[in-house]
Amino acid sequence: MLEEVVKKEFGITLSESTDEQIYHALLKLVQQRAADLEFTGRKKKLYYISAEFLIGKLLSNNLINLGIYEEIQGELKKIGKSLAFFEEREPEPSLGNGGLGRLAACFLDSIATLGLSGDGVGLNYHCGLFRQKFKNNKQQEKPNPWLEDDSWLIRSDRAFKVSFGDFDVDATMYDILVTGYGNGTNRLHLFDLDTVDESIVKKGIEFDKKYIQKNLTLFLYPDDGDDEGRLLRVYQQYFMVSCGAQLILAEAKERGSNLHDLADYAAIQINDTHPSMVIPELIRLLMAEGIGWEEAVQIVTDTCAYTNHTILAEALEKWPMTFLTKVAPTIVPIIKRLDKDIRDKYPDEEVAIIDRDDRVHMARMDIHFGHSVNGVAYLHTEILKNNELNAFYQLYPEKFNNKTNGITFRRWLLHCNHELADFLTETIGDGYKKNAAELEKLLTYREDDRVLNRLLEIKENNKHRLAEYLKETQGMELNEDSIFDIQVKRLHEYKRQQLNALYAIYKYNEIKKGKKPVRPITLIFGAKAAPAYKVAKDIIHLILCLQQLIESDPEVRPYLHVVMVENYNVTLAEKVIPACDISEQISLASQEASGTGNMKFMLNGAVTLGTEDGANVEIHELVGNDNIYVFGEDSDTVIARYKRGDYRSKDYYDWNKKLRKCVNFIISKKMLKIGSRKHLLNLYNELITKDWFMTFPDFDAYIEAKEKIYADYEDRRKWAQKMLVNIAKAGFFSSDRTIEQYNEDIWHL
Ligand code: 26W
Repeated sequence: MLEEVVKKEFGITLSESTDEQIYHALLKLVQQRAADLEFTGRKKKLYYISAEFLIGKLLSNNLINLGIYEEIQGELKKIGKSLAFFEEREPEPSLGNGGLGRLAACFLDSIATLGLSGDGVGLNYHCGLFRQKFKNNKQQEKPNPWLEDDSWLIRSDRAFKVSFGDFDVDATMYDILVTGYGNGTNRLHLFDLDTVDESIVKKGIEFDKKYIQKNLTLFLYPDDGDDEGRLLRVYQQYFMVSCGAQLILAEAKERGSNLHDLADYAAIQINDTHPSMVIPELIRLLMAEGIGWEEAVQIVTDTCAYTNHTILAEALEKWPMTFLTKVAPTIVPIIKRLDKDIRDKYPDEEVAIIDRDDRVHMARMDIHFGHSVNGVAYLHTEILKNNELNAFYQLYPEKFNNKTNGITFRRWLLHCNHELADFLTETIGDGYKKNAAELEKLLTYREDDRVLNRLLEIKENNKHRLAEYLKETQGMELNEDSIFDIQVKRLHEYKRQQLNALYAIYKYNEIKKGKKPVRPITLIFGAKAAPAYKVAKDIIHLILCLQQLIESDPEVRPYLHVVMVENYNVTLAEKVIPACDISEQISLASQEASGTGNMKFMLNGAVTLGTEDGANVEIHELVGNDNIYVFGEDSDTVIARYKRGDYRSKDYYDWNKKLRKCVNFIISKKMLKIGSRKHLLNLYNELITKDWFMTFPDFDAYIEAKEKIYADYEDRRKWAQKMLVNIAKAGFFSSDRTIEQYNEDIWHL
């Protein structure tokens, strides 16, 4: 297969080809095969608009989806090359921060796999999420470019003009082909400017934020610690939606729409509020085509649907009118008119689009002028309905619905855990690859020692593979016989990496006192902190200092190891997740909308240690009490305490001696010798004076749960049964199920 491509492209044989020529041929082969499978002739198309698509590397997944993975592997082997080499060589497009962006990527895979016509719409960031470096136990940010001459991007000949307040720009559209598993192909459209100039990057990821023509798509989420960064973000958002809206209307017309019937030709899913300006932009464009105000508003409402991914107040975007006037003056009168219409109908200030401080509430616009609002897990949607968005739920109960997140099993099982996937196929057949619910067949093997032992063996092998990889790439020495207890995700106080770090301190002190664990524990962390998020960076500092302290303590090191992997990204996740014994999902109840890492770990045979939060609640329900470890206060308790506003972390600190000792350790002599006084003291003060995400009330329960799960790990047969149940019950979290529900309830493709 590859042989033919190199012949055609370079006029040589495969064995004569250089690695670069082979890589080029691999991309070409995939693109040709995928292009042959494009969906055509469909009337209605979905557009999933998102500021993030954390697609990760694409080569292996495309080969798997096209059904040619083994064949290519064999062909390369014949000439003494390994596919793994080319997998490593591919740069990762990190075009997202975390869950929301990765979800968008999983969704594109499932949409194509289910044979639905649906494209992604986003931005072609030249540098993805920064590359993380550790220096002096601190995070440093480096640019993370991914574009090369040979890449997945195909330059299209569609061109759009976008008018900002002070100037116009000419957009270019690039496409990445999105393959479905054993099915057709869709596209991810990424917009860009030809004038973007990578040479303006200065130290780290700093750059001149003023010169929009040069920096518009240079970085994913420019650091928004300052107003210039926030303004640039609005430029990015308007650029994205203006291009997207023009594309959607052009394509709808090509498919036969007269625009009055747009909703029969297009469904638009607004992924969080970042693309919300698509609503006024579409109204503007429809009116320019001669459609009247009321009809235009109705068409857009019938076409657009909004997904909320967080209840964190700071993440609910509110843009100052002054920003919008500068960036997108043509939609300002439309937003004002929408606001007036709403104010005429509903006097309640809480549901107004423009508030008294002249800020535009993006989510409010989405809810009024979209036909669907969904949360991303059962609990999250309930919280939206009953708390955060209650005023809107009162107005439009019929718009609210839940769509519990999911993950694509192609990447998060077939690709990242070949050994487990093959074993499952041997045991229950390969029907589960298309129909994830079939994983439940595994339950009949619950008492089968051969199957249980094999699950343990596969886990050991994956731990070995991770250890080798981290040794080679990060110079770490992991004890493969230890328990791999893993917390990998964005760094945020609500996710409570600091609680896990407090446990590390607790355990360190216990071991010092002579209380050694029966089996060594390896606490693995991986996380990037937003560049402007000080507390998050202080937490990284704490973890890295603990790592150094323990590393150099021969009394403790054999029993406890704290490691923080550098530059946690999709590629690393694919190696870490299959190797995990214990999956840490310890967010403060009510704060994690869903989580999707929790699903990936479960599918790969890890047991969850978590709070009743996000999709953990549904995992708990599926696997039952024996196969998950749940601790901590529930969301009602937490929400009530926030409402009362009477949480004083200092009270817990004063009263709980065990806790106090661990917190004090942060600024102990030992730690100050290693770390920075400023950062450690900041964190210490943050905890005892604020602790906004309430780690202290859950501290005792967390320690108790950890001790219990470690003790239970020693009954290897029972543990293997827990692994088995988790894998068997993971089928619900296939993004194929999620997408079927979106289509059924919202898109109607
Ligand atoms: C200020 C703008 C902003 C705010 C928040 C940008 C980006 C974010 C987050 C990175 C959004 C995010 O990733 N949310 C996550 O979405 C996942 C997919 O639904 C959920 O599983 C996670 O719980 C949620 O945190």
